[in-house]
Amino acid sequence: MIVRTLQAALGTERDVRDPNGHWVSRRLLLKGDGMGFSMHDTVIFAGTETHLWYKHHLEAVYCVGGEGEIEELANGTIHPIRPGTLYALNNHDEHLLRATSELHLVCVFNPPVTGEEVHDADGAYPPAE
Ligand code: 9YT
Repeated sequence: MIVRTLQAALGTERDVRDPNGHWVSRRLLLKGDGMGFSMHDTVIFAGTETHLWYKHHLEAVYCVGGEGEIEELANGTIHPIRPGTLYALNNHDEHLLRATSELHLVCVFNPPVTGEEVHDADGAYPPAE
């Protein structure tokens, strides 16, 4: 059994900061934990807009705090995000994520991220090996 706390992840290699300063992601579960998915406690900073397009991963995101919106770039649809909202990128949907206030999200990736990935110019993480 794995039991972890957010507190224990802070300041370790599981505590990853976006080079562009839009978010911080604490990886509570990574590929190496063998669960088949990764689970992250992610904070998106207020006033940011982030372009994301996970071409090689599926991601589900559950909002537990803050307010923002997601825009689907395929059709321009904008969905509000507030506590209790889930979005799942089941079609590898290219999108913009905007945080009106500091957004607190629980993110799950399939396949799991290893912890080494950085977003490319399109907002994607590289494919799993
Ligand atoms: C919601 C989202 O995808 N934010 C970017 C960071 C990502 N959640 C991660 O690597 O934890």
